[in-house]
Amino acid sequence: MDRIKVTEVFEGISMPGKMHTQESLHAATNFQFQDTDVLLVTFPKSGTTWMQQILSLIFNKEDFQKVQGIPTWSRVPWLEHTYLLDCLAQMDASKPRLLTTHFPAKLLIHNLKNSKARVVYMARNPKDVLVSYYHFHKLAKFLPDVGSFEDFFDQFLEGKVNFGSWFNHIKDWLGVQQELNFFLITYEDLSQDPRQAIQNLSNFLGQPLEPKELENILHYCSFSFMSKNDQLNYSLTSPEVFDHSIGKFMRKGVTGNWKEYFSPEQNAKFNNVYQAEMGDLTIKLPWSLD
Ligand code: PPS
Repeated sequence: MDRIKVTEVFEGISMPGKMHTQESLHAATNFQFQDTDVLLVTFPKSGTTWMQQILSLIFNKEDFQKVQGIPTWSRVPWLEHTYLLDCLAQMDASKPRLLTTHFPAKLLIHNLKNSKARVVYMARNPKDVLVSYYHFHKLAKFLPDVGSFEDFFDQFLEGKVNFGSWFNHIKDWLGVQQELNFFLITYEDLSQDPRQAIQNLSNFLGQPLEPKELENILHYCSFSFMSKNDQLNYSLTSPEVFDHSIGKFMRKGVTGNWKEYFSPEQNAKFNNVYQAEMGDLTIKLPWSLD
């Protein structure tokens, strides 16, 4: 099956075409946030779908059935996608709007800082992001032909992949956190202690959870539940978009999978770049590079 060879370049960032157009990208930068909005921000492959599920469960804790039949991309749509307006029109107007973006901070900060919208930044060990992204390129027909793992490894480190540099993405968002109503959560926090991570998140969202509600959310956001559910695992997406014969969107769902892919030389190179890019960061991130 052919690849969808359309890429949109916007403000120096490459993104898959069709789902993004110059019009939808401009509209996203002009989006008027409401104080009740919740914006999930991720670099691709950082656990976006996982967090979309968790956010929609938290905000529908009294009746999960309401969202069961709706795919995560429609419950928590991307600001920059062409179908945003359709999704907004179908949202329950009595609830906060849940939104997603892969955009860098510079494209949204202007409008975001004028609101009290809550920003949830979900980060993941970039070594695992790289491996997950590599596999996703094989599956997703809207991404460029991936070539070898070695080639992709270098492109990722140089920021020459869709949505640009992982390093710039996280540094720029962490750099503006004081100006925003901001919460940092990581894939590693959620993997290691999901109970505590979800409790902290729901407190930030002003949505404290009863013990039973928390238990339900833990069940419905587990990898075993999500990977079997068609509204959550992208298995219903058309074969022109995802080549399901090549692999699954819900691939492994673990931390540290990079160890099965990085050569010792690649690991040393990655660590050098990481140190150069992230060495000055004072905030402690919970992943291990060893
Ligand atoms: S995307 O395309 O940017 O929206 O992808 P994203 O959802 O950010 O990332 C996909 C990876 O997240 C894993 N995933 C999960 N891990 C643990 N638990 C749950 N519930 C879960 N849901 C999704 C998914 O398997 C991808 O990671 P890899 O490492 O490829 O398995």
